[in-house]
Amino acid sequence: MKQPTAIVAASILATLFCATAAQAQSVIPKLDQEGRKGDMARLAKEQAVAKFDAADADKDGKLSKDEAAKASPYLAENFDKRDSNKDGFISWEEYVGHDRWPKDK
Ligand SMILES: [Ca+2]
Ligand SMILES: [Ca+2]
Repeated sequence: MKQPTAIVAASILATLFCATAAQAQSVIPKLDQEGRKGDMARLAKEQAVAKFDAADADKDGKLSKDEAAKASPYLAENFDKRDSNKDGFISWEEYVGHDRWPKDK
């Protein structure tokens, strides 16, 4: 029961990561949305938070290049693309590619 949902959520997440931020904004369901879309959003966010926190070794709320490299070769490869404000770190919003999912809510 749990597994297929996780797979769907993961593939949605992968799709979102491939979309540009502008495209993503229009397809990201809000976390407080009711029903299946909201459930998927909440699940996907939960998984993204877990990955982000696992990667954020020094717990400063952002990923340095080193942290990204240790967490995921894919993330490291796309670091500069994801770091949209070019401050040398990937913030939570940059990590998920949009600002609809406040990390700590
Ligand atoms: Ca960090
Ligand atoms: Ca940044």
